[in-house]
Formats: sequence, C-alpha cells, structure tokens
Amino acid sequence: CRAAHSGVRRLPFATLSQQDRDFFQTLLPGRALTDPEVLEASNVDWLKSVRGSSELLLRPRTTEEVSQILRYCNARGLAVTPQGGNTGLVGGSVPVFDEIILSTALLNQVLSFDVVSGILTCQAGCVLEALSSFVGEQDFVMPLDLGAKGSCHIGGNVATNAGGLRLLRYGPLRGTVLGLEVVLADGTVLDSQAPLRKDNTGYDLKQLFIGSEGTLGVVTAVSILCPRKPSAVNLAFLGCATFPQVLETFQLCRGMLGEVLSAFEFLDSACMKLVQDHLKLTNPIKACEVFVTGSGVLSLLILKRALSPLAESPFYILIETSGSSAAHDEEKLHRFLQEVMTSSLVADGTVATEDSKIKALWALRERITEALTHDGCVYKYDLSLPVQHIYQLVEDMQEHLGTRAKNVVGYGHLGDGNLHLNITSPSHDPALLAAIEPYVYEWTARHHGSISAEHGLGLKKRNYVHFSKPAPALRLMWQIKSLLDPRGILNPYKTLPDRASTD
Ligand code: FAD
Ligand code: 2HG
Ligand code: ZN
Repeated sequence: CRAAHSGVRRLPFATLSQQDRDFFQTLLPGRALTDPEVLEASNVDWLKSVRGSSELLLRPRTTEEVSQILRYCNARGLAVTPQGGNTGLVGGSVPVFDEIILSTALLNQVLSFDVVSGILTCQAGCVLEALSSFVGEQDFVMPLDLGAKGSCHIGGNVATNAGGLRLLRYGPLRGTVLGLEVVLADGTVLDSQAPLRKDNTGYDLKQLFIGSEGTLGVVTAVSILCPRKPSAVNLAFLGCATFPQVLETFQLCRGMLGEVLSAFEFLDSACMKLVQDHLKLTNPIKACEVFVTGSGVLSLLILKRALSPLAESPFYILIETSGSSAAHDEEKLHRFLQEVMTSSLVADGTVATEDSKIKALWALRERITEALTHDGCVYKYDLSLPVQHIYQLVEDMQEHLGTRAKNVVGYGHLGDGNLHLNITSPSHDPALLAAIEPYVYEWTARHHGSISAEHGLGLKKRNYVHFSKPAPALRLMWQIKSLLDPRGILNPYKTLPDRASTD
C-alpha cells in the first residue's frame, strides 16, 4: 500500500563515502549501524507505507554527539532524518532516499524532576509511557497521552506537536512544553530549557521547533510541565443513536461536568466492528455488562436501556472525568448520566472507575488505528473541523465513494474538533485515491478546517498544505527553513510544500 514517493526527486545531497562511515564509527563506536537487517526497521514507517534506503543509522547518547553529527553532515552536505519512536503516521520519520537516520533511542535519560513545580526535564528519546510511569510514581501525570505511548518518544511528540487523548484537559504541547534544547543544522546547540512557567524574554524560539517535524533542528531535551495525578477517574462508555445526539451530549456534558471533564472521544459503529473483528475486543454495551462500576453512587446506578440489550449503537462516546474528589465527581457524573438517559440522548452505556476496566474501555478507542492496519490498505486523514460538521464529512465521503471503498470510518477527539477519517481498500487503489483527494481537502477548506490537526504533514500531506495555509505563510515558512538550515539537510522532502509552488 505505497504511493507516497511518487513524484519526489532526490536532491543533490552528497552520498555516503567510506571516509564518512569511518568518521561516524569513530565518533559513535558500536552506535553507527550499517547492517541492512538492523536498518530495515528504521527505513520503514509504522504504517509500512513509506520505505527509504538509508545505509546508516546513528544512535547518539549525548547532545554533544548530536552536535558533532550535524556539524559534519552540514559541512559535507549529507541529508539527515531525525527519528524518535517511528510511530508517525504521515511518512515524516523515515528517509525518502538515502538520508542518514539519526535516532534518539539512546538519548533516554530523565535529567530532573521537581516535585514542587511538576517540571520534568529529560532527554528527547525517553519513551512517553516510561515517562508516565516515572512521574506517576511521584503522583504526577504526563500532560499528553496517545495510543502510541509504548513506542513514541517525547522528542517525537514535541517535533509533531502531538495532540492525543488528554489535550481537552491539559491543552497542547505549545503550552505545557516550557523549554527545549535543540541542535541546529550547523551543530549549534540552542538551549532554551528555561524550566519556568513565565518567560517573556523576546521571541519564544522553542515554539518554532514544536511541530517542525525535524526540519529545523533536532530536539535533544525537553522541559515539560506535569499536572498532579487526579485521585478520582471515571470513564463512561455510551452509545448514541445519531450524531446530532452525540453533539448534544457533548454540549450538555461540558456544562454539567465542567472542570472534571477530561476527555470526550467518539467512534462510529464501523470502528467498533473493526476492533471486534480484527482485535477480538468486546463491545462492552452489547456484551450486556449493563453497568460495571467500582464503588459509591455509580454502582447503584442502573441505566435505562432504551434499545434492545443486544443492539449496536451507531455511535459510541467515551467521557472521562478526572478530579480530586471521588464522591464529588461521581455525583456530577451520576446527574449527567441521569439527564442524558432520561432525555434519551444516550441509548445505552457502561461506567468504570477501576483502573483495569478503564484501560479495557480506552483500548476500544486507542486500538482503532491498529485494527485498521488489518483491514487492508488505509488512507488516513486527520482533520480539524468545526465540531458541528465533523461527521458530515464521513457521511459525504461514504456517499461519494459508494462501493469503491471497503470501509469509510470516523472517530477522534470530538472535544477538540479533530476527526480521524480513515478509508480502507483491499489493496492500493489509485482510482480510489483519486476519488478521495483532493475531494477531502477541498471539503475541509470549504468548512474552514485544517488538513492536519495533530499528525503533521510529513511526506504525505505537505503538498496539500495550501488548502489550510495562505501563500505568504508558506513563503515565510520557507524563509525560516532557509535561515536555520541553509543547505536543507534536515529532513528534506518533509513538511514544506515543493518550493516552486510557493514562489
Ligand atoms: P517519529 O515517528 O519517530 O517522528 C515523527 C516526526 O518527528 C518525524 O518528522 C521526525 O523526523 C521528527 N522527530 C522525531 N524525533 C525528533 C527529534 N528529537 N527532533 C526533531 N525531530 C524529531 N498522534 C497524535 O498527535 N495523537 C494521537 O492520539 C496519536 N495516536 C497514535 C496512535 C498510534 C497507534 C500510532 C501508531 C500513532 C499515533 N499518533 C498520534 C502519531 C504519532 O504517534 C505521533 O506523531 C508521535 O508524536 C510521534 O512520535 P515518535 O517518537 O514516534 O516520532
Ligand atoms: C488516534 O487518535 C490517533 O487514535 C491515530 O491520532 C488516528 O489512525 C488514525 O487515524
Ligand atoms: Zn488522534
């Protein structure tokens, strides 16, 4: 299922010489890898949709090593692809041709954690889940969470400005990242690691690197603000008969749950079917576990079943509350659930307060991406849209494609106005792709949306960015790129649209 490379030409970068290999072997003994079998995993992206042919994988341990690598590559004109956990979904993390892969896998040390302020400072290659466990032991949480947490690196999260499942509560990384250490293309180390909540000393340069997808510098360390771990968490998994009811539930939920609302996610029944069919997960509503709860008020609550017990719902929503008082949060959730059930906004549901059950319910949402990979070739769209139009696109696309697609599914971070539209087909189908694009981007532009809400542009979306950004903005982006990376060695062919299209 590959098409992303089409039309991309190799730029006139230098090719790797024996002298270059010797330099890197000396700089990083045992950590400059050339074995094609080892390189295979780093040359291919998570979706297995983009494959490069790099012959060198570098694994620095220190910022100084990253600096020396880039200084050398810049002088030689060798192109470099920074790589974290390689979980990116837009083909940004792997080489397109023979770029050297600079992996952050060994930059994996926590540097400091302040239990008073909650500020964590760590190297860029720390795995998100490991950081979550680390701060969790001290009663804090990471301000972001995503399905790829077991593999993605915090540096990769920063480089993509990842959103994820906690954004509704803690906001984007642009607010929670307090400082960055970045190595520029010429090897200069830019240290803006100020572990301060407030810092108005001129331009906020770190913002340039957040979401720059490895095209402006290599992030080597991150300071990030961690909130206290909420002592009470509840998760409601509810079924709705129509999308307007999902929207009304969202509106009501914001009003009634207020400050304890921490996530509002949705999936359609086609997604539910995919996780059931491909991953053998169970629909908790259909399975008749009418109400699974821990203690307190919720355990007494039996939801009225408006549909027959075995009916599938067309839509499912996950509502998470996080707070510091279990009784208070449960009472709020109780009142909200009563309201949505009696007004028939919600047809059916289940609630969990125990950790293992919460995890099982979250898996239904978090593992949709994985289930999709078992469904054939996946065409993936990550869109921001005004929330009232968010599912209209899925329905329009279903009608537009008819039987040409195997599945057209919608899910996402409804609370953030972020739709994940995924279309599958048994194999790569250029005619299907031509029917999807630019239709999907035109639709998004017409509704004043963004063609990339949280995944970035990478290789796959960069030439569609004009649907969301005006020409002067794109020209300025190229000017910034030229200023910071005049030889263009950092992650070429990614993020920025073809230069000619912006001149
Ligand atoms: P990589 O994939 O290795 O790299 C991504 C980009 O960042 C590349 O352009 C790379 O060159 C650059 N990069 C990586 N590290 C650095 C660095 N240190 N310095 C400079 N540039 C660097 N994304 C979301 O936003 N929200 C989600 O909810 C979400 N869920 C996901 C669920 C699954 C199952 C999967 C597979 C992916 C999901 N993603 C999600 C996408 C992906 O996980 C994120 O984009 C993540 O932030 C990428 O981190 P990574 O370490 O894997 O980066
Ligand atoms: C999610 O929210 C991720 O699950 C992945 O952002 C979305 O695979 C996708 O389309
Ligand atoms: Zn997402």
